[in-house]
Amino acid sequence: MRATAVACANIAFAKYWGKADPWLNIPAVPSISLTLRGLETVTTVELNPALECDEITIDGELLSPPESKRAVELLDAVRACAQSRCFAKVLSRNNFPKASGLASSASGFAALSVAARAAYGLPFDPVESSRLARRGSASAARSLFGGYVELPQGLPGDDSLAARPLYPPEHWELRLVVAIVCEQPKKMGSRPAMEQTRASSPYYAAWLEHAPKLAQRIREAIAKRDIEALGHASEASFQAMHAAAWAAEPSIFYLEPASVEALHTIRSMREKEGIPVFATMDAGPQVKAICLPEHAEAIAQRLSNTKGVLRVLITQPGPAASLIESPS
Ligand code: 2P0
Repeated sequence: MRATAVACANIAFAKYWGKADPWLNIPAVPSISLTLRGLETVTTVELNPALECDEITIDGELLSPPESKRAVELLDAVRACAQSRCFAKVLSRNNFPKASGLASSASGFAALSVAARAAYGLPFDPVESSRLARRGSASAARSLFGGYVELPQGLPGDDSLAARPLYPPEHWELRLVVAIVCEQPKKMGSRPAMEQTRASSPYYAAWLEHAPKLAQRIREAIAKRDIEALGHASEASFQAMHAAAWAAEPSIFYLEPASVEALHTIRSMREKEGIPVFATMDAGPQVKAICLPEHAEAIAQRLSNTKGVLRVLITQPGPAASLIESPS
């Protein structure tokens, strides 16, 4: 029994930061993202009765037991559902480099959840796969769907939480221009950083209160295809998330000097040249510019000429996760 699935990365406009339930990995705030065409993980899951444990290989590297823990937990959940005890070989490949600063965990867990369910004989069910992927990495729950996607906030113990599609990719032809400023692994992973923010930031409570209001503004802006409204609320979301993390003790600070330069480039194009372009950042130093297709090339050019920017990528709305090989 063998199945292969593909899923795309996503970038959030309304950021997820903080958990309502760390055991079930349930977000404490709603997040809204765009799935990105072309930034893909392709994952094959093959059942093998001769195996004594799951074997997981990402981009040619066999994961150690601690590294594969979350993927094995996902496979355990699928096995329980399918009433199987057979272990699996998992081969996963990203078409974007790990060091590019774009999270491969979102597309990775999304592709794994689709391929694993199919390999174990369970029907294709994006909502069920989103729920499974959420446990592995909450941002992955959003990569099950194409275009504009929301993962609502959840309640402790509510393991049914899954993302839901808001609009398909063709609803709005936005572009996200990614300025890569650092190719080293990030200083601190999202999971411990969120926990450190919760445990010590005086602004965490304010973030929990404010984030749903920003998500509502972002939802409305996407519905109306209003770039100004989307841009301002998205900037407010990433800035509030970073501010809460920065105020933690010890402080979590993801910006590099080149991130600040890129933020200034974006603000200057908007304020001095009247181009509707807005910034967002995740748990790392890369800067992403939100803009309309007609401005993407000029923005990419200016960002690539910004001090410290190593390279830029232009990304666009992408499709839902899908099966590309099913068991016959
Ligand atoms: C997001 N991030 O909404 C936010 C913005 C990072 C900053 O979702 O603990 O890797 O595995 O659920 O999904 C990154 O967090 O965290 C993330 P876990 P995940 O995209």
